[in-house]
Amino acid sequence: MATATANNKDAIQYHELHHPADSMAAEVHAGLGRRQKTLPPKLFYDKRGSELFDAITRLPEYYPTRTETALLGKYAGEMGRLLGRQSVLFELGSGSSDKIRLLLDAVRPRVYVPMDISRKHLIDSARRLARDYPWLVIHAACVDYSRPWAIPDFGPGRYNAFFPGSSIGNFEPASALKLLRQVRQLVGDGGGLLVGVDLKKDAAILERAYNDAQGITADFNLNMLAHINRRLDADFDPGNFAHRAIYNASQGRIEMHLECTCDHRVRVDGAVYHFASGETIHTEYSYKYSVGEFHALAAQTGFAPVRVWTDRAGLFSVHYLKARTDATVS
Ligand code: AVI
Repeated sequence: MATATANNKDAIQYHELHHPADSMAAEVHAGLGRRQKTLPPKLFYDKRGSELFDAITRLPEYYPTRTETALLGKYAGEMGRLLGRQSVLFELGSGSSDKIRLLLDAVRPRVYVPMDISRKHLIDSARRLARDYPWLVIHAACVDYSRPWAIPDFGPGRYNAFFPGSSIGNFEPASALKLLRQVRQLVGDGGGLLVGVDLKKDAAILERAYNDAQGITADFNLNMLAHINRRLDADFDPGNFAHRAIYNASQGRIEMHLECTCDHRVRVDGAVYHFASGETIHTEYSYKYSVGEFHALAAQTGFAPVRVWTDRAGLFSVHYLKARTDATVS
């Protein structure tokens, strides 16, 4: 861990650990230069994208948020006992910092570190949390957690991480391993991880969750193009694309794409890309894991499964994993 510049944004400490302009153009060019054009899912999350995602979490078809929230509410006491009090508690992809509210009284962390890529959303949410929990010490870190990070050192004591929402499912298995190893390093020996993981289930339930009747998920997907236009001098016309989401059962993942509806060219940051009608830009995977599959993944990252909570319908799981001290973590 490294030292970083912290600014006091009223009641919270703020750490700027993300340098978006450096990486965004390079990642967009790399993705659009592939045969299967691809854009990374983190580009969903500008201010509007974060708001649209919050709207998704309230949709009747999108069961993960309400199911996970119910599990956190029901088992907060037990989760708190496992995590222990007075830890430094990191939250990866904290977004609105809503779910942590369910755990704060049970966990009573020494420091809470929300980590998110969407700066304004992160700061606004951290400020709201500081107002509602005056005893809580908050160090908000604007960071792209899909890349190697350097988080400030908060001194000796126990470190835990909270990674809700099944965001781990948005990483391909090799990248998920890398990320979990990074979390293992972050929490150190004796640390723990509470992670939400969406379970495998009937394809119809999954496809409904990613193709909602109000079209909010479609707006969320298409907003990525507007985000790129604003940030990179690009001229995507979102009207030339349509939202697609299908479940690939053999890979155990939802695949989300933007399908081009006509032949056209798009200028992006000095380069021109040709889009053929019917061609797609892949924007997101959302992997689903059985409990056993997730344990097998976690076992390769220096974590040992301790406890898993699931709902009666078997829609969603929350795992508590403890850092294995015998593990060599690379
Ligand atoms: C953030 N992530 C876990 C969501 C998911 O379900 O994979 C993102 C999302 N994409 C479409 N709807 C929700």
